[in-house]
Amino acid sequence: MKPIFKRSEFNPILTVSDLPFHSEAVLNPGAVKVDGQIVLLLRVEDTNGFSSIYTARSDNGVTNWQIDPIPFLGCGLKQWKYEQWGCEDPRITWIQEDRSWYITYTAYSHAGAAVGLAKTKDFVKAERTGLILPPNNKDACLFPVKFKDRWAIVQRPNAGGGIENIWLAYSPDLVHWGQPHCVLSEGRGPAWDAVRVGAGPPPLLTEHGWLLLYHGVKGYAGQMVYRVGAALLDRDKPHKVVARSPRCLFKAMEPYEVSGLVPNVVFPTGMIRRGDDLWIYYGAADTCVCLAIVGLKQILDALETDSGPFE
Ligand code: BMA
Repeated sequence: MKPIFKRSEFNPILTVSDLPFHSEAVLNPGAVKVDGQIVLLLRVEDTNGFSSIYTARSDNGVTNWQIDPIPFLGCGLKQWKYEQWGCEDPRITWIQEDRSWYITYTAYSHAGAAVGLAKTKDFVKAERTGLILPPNNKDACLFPVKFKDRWAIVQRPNAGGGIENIWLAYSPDLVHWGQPHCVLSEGRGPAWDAVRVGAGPPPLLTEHGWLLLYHGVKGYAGQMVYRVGAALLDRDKPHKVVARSPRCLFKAMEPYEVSGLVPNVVFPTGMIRRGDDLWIYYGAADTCVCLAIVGLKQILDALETDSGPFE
C-alpha cells in the first residue's frame, strides 16, 4: 500500500530549541483549532525527566509557534499528589454543553500512571478535576458528545499478563466511569500491534461512524516500535467496532522518527479536520513534535469490516 500520510516539509515542527527554556524533549501534543489559530498542548520533559504540559499557538499550525513560558499543567504541585512525577500526553475535546475544552492526560506518580482530567476556556488557566481512572491506565480520550445520556471515554488499562487493549466506558458526568467494554484488542503473534494498542487523538465523527486513530506496538529484540492504525466505531454505540485497518497506516521512516530518545516511535495525539484532510500532530522518537496530513477518504478506504474482539 502506498503511504497515505504526507509529512510536513517543516518537520519536526517543534523541537526543544523552540522552547523558551531548557528541556530534554517536546512530544505527544494535544491539538485543536481555537478562533482561527491552532493550539497545541505540548508535553515537555525537563532535563530531570519529569513532564509538564505547555500551551503553544500558531496561526498556520506549522510555523511561528508562541509558547507560554509557564506550564498549563505543571507536575509536582503539592495539592496534586498523583502528578508528582509528570503530566503527560494530553488529548483535548470540546464539550459544547460546558463551553469548555476538556483535557485528559496521564498523571504519573509513585502510584503508577493514571488518567487525569482538567478543563479550560482559554488554555491559560486549567481547572483540574484530579484522577478519573486509577493506575495503570493511559491514552484516555473523551468523545465530544453524549450517547443518550452518557458520555464516553476510550482508555487503555493494563490488564496484567502483558494484555493491553483499548477499552471504552460510559459516564453520566465525565467523572464517574463504568459499563466498560473491550473495544480494540492487541494484534496476534507477530502482528505490528501485538504488544499493546492505545488510542491516539480523540475520536472524530464521520458519516460512517467515529474514526479512532490508535498506536500499535511490536517488540523487535526487546525494542518497541510504535506505529499507527485506524478503526471506525459505531456512531450511536461507540463500543461497537465497525471496521479496522488490517495493517499499519503510518510508521517511523524519517531520521527524526527513527532516531531520538526512543527510536522508531510515531505517536499521534492531536487531529484536526481541515476540509477533506486530517492534520495529525504526533510525537516523533519521544523527542520532537511533527505534523502529517492525510485525506479522510484515504483513511476510510484503508479500513476493513471488523466487529471487535468479542463479537
Ligand atoms: C508510551 C507513552 C508515550 C510514549 C510512548 C513511546 O507508553 O509513555 O508517552 O511516547 O510510550 O515511548
